[in-house]
Amino acid sequence: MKCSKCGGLAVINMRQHRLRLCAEHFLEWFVNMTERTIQKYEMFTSDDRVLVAVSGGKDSLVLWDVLLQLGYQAEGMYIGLGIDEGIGYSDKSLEMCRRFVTHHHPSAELHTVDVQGEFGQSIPMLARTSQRGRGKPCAVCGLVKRHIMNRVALQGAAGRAGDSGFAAIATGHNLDDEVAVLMQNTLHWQTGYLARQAPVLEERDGLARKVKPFVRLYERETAAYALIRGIDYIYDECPFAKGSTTNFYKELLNQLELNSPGAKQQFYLEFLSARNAERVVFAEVERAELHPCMRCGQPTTAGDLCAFCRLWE
Ligand code: Q46
Ligand code: ZN
Ligand code: ZN
Repeated sequence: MKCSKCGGLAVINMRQHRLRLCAEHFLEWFVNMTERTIQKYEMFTSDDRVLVAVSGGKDSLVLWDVLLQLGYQAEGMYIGLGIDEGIGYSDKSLEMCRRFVTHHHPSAELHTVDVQGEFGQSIPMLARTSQRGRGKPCAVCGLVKRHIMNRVALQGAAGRAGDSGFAAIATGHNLDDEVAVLMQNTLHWQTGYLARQAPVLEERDGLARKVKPFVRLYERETAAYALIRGIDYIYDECPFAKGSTTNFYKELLNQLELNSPGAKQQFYLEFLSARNAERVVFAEVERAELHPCMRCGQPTTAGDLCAFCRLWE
């Protein structure tokens, strides 16, 4: 298999782009593709500080690497969830983030918040004591992560005088993640979610701007990038992700892709362009008014206290 650019030995065949590339040209293509996505959707500029949500997994570490290579002011944000489940999941994932900094970008800033250290309970403990999610920690976990990321994005890193926060939160969601959610939302005809599924979510009423620079890249491409660049990451998924519906849809979509290369990309990009050109219009569900929580000041639609603050009641 020969590289489409230089005729050298190709290491990856991207059938949806009819492109085979050698290691060097693949890295170049991958970085350019990310930059084009950032510019196309006007995600941020080099004057902006960007907070990259890092989990120790490949997508978020690769994203951080690419943003730093492109010269963006990208700082990492790791949230220690306190998940062990016999495999030391959280400890290992923090270790991967630290190793990434040491080996690849020694001057990069990694901010960390440890949930148990700061609030007294880990995510699994909190899931047991609260009513949310019926014993499965994902609902509580999502809520806590969103709250902490939003706080740091808007107020800056704790204890740092003069830190005025970040222009955006960047996450490593790739095309496989987005298309799995799209399929789920389409099958359940969740028009409110479809109206809002986008590479950029604008800031509103105390909710930080969110961007996804990898929406045009397949998961196998982020994995290939990590391998070629020698970025080590945690291979285990969070133990609570097993059997999730998103994983089920990803498998279905991969089967579709096998028979029809480019199907995933086409489904997602056609959806975005149809919606942007208003060829399809999804009525946005009336969004409830947001007001600041009495305790933490973050936006909420609920009563005096936001859902995060009520967790600890
Ligand atoms: S929500 Fe659930 Fe994830 Fe939290 S408990 Fe693990 S699987 S990490 S994306
Ligand atoms: Zn080449
Ligand atoms: Zn609150």
